This record gives sequence, C-alpha cells and structure tokens, in this order.
Amino acid sequence: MLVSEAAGTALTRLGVTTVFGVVGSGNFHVTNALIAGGARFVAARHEGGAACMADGWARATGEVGVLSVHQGPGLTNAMTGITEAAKSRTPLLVLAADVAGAAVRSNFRIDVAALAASVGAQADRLHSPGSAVADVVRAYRAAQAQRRTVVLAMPLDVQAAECDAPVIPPPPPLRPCPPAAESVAELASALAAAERPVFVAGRGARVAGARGDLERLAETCGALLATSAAAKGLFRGNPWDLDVSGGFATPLAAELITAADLVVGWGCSLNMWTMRHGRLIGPGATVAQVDDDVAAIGAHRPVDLGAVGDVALTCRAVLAELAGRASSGYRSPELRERIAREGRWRDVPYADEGTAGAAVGASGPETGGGVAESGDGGPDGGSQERIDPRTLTIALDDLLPAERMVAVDSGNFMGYPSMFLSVPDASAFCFTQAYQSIGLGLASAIGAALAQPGRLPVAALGDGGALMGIAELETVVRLRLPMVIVVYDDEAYGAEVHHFGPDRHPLDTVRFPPADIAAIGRGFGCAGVTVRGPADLAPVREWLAGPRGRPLVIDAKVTSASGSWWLEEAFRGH
Ligand SMILES: Cc1ncc(C[n+]2csc(CCOP(=O)(O)OP(=O)(O)O)c2C)c(N)n1
Ligand SMILES: [Mg+2]
Repeated sequence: MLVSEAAGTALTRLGVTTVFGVVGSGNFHVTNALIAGGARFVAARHEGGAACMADGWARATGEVGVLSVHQGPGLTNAMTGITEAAKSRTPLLVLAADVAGAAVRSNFRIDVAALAASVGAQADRLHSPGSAVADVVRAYRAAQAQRRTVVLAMPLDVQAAECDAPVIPPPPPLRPCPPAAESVAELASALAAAERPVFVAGRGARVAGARGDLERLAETCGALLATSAAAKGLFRGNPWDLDVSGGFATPLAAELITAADLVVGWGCSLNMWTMRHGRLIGPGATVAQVDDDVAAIGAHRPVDLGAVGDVALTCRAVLAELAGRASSGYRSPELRERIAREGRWRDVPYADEGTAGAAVGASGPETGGGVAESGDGGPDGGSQERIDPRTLTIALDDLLPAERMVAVDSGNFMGYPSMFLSVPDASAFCFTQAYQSIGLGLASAIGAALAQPGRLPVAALGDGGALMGIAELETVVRLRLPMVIVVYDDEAYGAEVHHFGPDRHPLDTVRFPPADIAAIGRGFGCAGVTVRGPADLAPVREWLAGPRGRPLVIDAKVTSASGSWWLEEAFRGH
C-alpha cells in the first residue's frame, strides 16, 4: 500500500479516533486513510483553530490529540495552537505534510523540524518508505507516553511511495514511577511536623488521577486543598477545597495559603502565576514539590524538599508512612465554616459597576427577547448601558447547568469566568494560557465539547479574542454544538488599555468602535443576544430551556472602568 495509507491505518490501529484539520493536497490521502480506518475527521476553517480543537480535545479526554495539516502554510497557520499545546505538555501529534527532500525550490518549503523545535515541540519525520510505519508509531508513542507535542513531517515523496501493510508491535506496559523511600520518609516527616499544611495540585495531579489519594493524605495530615488554574475543579465538592491558588485565588484562599507552614506542590510547577511571584508563600514556610519529571522540581522557585515520582504513587506511599501519625493540622470546625461561607468568589462582596441596575432579575428592557425560537435577539438599539462582568458571570453561574465544560480565552476579562463559573471537575475546565495567546478560546471549546458531549460547552471570550478566532463559529454551527459563547465585550484590547492607560499613553491603537457581535453570531447561524444589564439575560434562560437547536452568542457589553487584579499580576512578568 501507499505510505500515506499505511500511516493512516497505523494511527487508527494505535487508537486514534478523532482527527482535526484543514485538508489540502499534502494531507488529503493520510486524512482519508484515517477516516477509512474508522476515525472521525473534524474540519476546521483555519489551521490555528484545528490545532486548538485537537489541544482542547486532548485535554478533555486525556488521549493523544491528532492534527492534520497541509505543507507550508497549513503548518505555519497552526503554529500558535501547536505552541500552546507544547507549552502545556498536551499529548498532540501533528501530521504535517512536507515537500519532498529534493524539492529544494518548492515555494512550500520550510524547515519543519526547526519550526517545531523553536516552540518546544518535538520534531520527527517519515524518513523512508521502509521506515514510515515505525516512524509513525514512534511519533505517536512519544506524544502519548511523554505527553509531548510531536510534529511529524510527512514528505510528499515518501507518502506517495509503496510500503508493506503496517504491523504494529504491542507497546510494553508502562507503569508510573514510584518515589525513592528516602523522599517518602522526608515528606512524611514534614507533613507530620506541619501545623498548617496546604496542598497545591497541578496538571500532573490531574493527569495522574490523584484526587482520591490526595484527599486521603490531606485528611490524615489536616491539609487544606488548592489547585493551579490548570487543575481548577480537581477537588470540587471537598469542604476543604480553597479552589485556585494564584492570581485567581479568593481573599480567603490567599490568606490561608500565605499562613501555611508547609506548601506541597503535587504535579504543580509552583510558577509565578500559581504562587503570585512567591508572595503566597509565607516567611519561614517549607516548600515541597512532587513531580514525575526531575526537571520540574525547583524549576520555578526554590524548594526545600523534592520528590521525584508519580503523584498518586507518592501520595499513597507517604500515607502509608504516616500510619498512626494522623493530625488535624490546619483543619478546624471554624475554618470549615469559613471556607463554606467565604470560599467562592461570588461570596465576596463587591460594588456593582453596572449601569443598568445592579441586582440580577431587576426590571429593564429585554433587548434580546425572543432569542430561543427565532434566534434573533433583534438590533441592540445603541444603548449605552453596560453590565458589570462579575454580575454577568454570577448570573450565568446560576443559569447554566452544573454539567458544563468551560473554555476561557486570554485577556483582561479571563478571570471572571475562571473565578465566578464553577466546573464539575478538572476535565471540565479548558485553560489555554501557557502561551498567553488570545484567540484560542473558541476553538479549544469546540475540541473540549466534542470530547465530553454530555456537558454544555461554554466558551468565554473577550471581544478581541472572539473576533480573532471567529472563523470557527461556522464550525460550531456546522457541528450543531449547543454551545454558549459569552463575549466580554469592552470594545477594546482591555488588557492593553489597562496596562498603558494609567501612564497616560495614547490608546487609539487598542480601542475599537462598537461591534454588534450578536448580529455577527446570527450571521453565522447562531442565536444572538446583546446583554447590557441583568434583565437582558431572560433570553439566555429561554435558550437554555431548549431545544438549544443552534449555538448562542451572548454579546455582553461589560463595564471596564479599571484593570483586573490578576492582570496586574500578569504584567509583572512582562
Ligand atoms: C495572538 C496575540 N496577540 C496579541 C496579544 C496581546 N494581547 C494580550 S491581551 C490582548 C487584548 C485582548 O482583548 P480582548 O480579547 O477583547 O480581551 P480584554 O483584554 O479586552 O478583556 C492583547 C491584544 C496576545 N496575547 N496574543
Ligand atoms: Mg476586550
């Protein structure tokens, strides 16, 4: 058979069920071979979108995402999404068509390996017809076992050559690595001695499926529980859950983490976001870190104790070591009550800055009426009223079903959905912020939505990021995804306005005239509603009641008087 066919067949035999991409001549045959082998192909409208879909899908399933792109521009278009995936350690395989080795004058020629390496992805290649299947298997397994983003260059001449039908050797069973006994003993001693221990679990804890083990160990030593933003939702429902540590932390979480005498990062890099540049670590606190990657230990901040090992196995070993040394640690009935009372952002009082009435359910003109059946919220009418993004998000948190999948784009707005929308578990939060690119949120929401069809997908976007990634709105409509797309519309690159505004720089380059994003949504075939005050959310309630026959775009004209506190944190890193 042809190498292109053998590669597609091999991938479906390796377990590939879903492929995202944009098809051109160079990836046409391999994509069709994947489909013939039983995989589902999801056509995106831009390779940047396809890459984010594959990334979002991989995050929400835990499996290898697969992206198929044309040579040259197909790959360069996908690079921002690939970079986000690589920096997030998403297991992702990019099937990148490439010109033939001898085609030195081809206009499509780019240095695929250099491009991949420059963004932290691993480069691999179909080297010859005889090695092609082995090359595919190696690339796929590297993505899977090492959680790497791998760009597999597929030269056209190799793809068009004949090879034997693929024979795929079964992989040897790979087991997670246990920690060294000394590390277990050190960590157990530190926990036994701690009076106020806090666990901060990250993506590694989520990937290791360590929730139960961490909860049991935390119970034994009286630790409070928190997560990095990437693992938001991991301890959902646990009464000792402080939610996210870092810029998005509630005042209570920040207070309690700062007062800890031992902070243990579990599969968590303890980076500047999660630790607020170290300000969440109190003076004299001991910092410990557990990670299966030795390079991660101490990479972002000095640690007193480092244990190399799988998070779940290490946790279990420490628990066994602590037998008979249980302590109530940080936990007390009073604190439990405080967490229940003040533990969520929505419990924190704020002054509503909205101009159309502060309370949810307040009376006012229903500018978006009739959205459910007609899908037409009607013209906005040019009102100047604006809704406070906190009030908007709290109202949405109440309206949206608990079984939801939340994907968040980047920008000043991003803390509102991240802090005020709860998620049912860590796999229901898609947070593509490793590269801090705007414009990824909508497409990653599509991938995540396809991964977990039982949950209502919610894409939370800024107006800038929404319009940057708008091409994939057609994909949402075409796939009939019952998605809620909420756009925090401040008619600006708000992050830049708030970054430079205080120093009185001219801001014309980062401000825009009003755009009717609800009408743009309707143009794509969505229902569209403009929200300027709490009362305008009535059509959202109607849409949610069903039949949700088309996606819903909410153009929320939000107040944006001052920059957000988490953004000030971010700018320290610039
Ligand atoms: C691809 C890309 N281009 C530019 C930037 C710089 N940038 C960061 S936030 C931002 C503004 C985003 O605007 P919007 O999506 O409306 O969100 P807002 O900040 O207004 O809430 C820009 C341009 C970026 N992060 N990524
Ligand atoms: Mg904006």
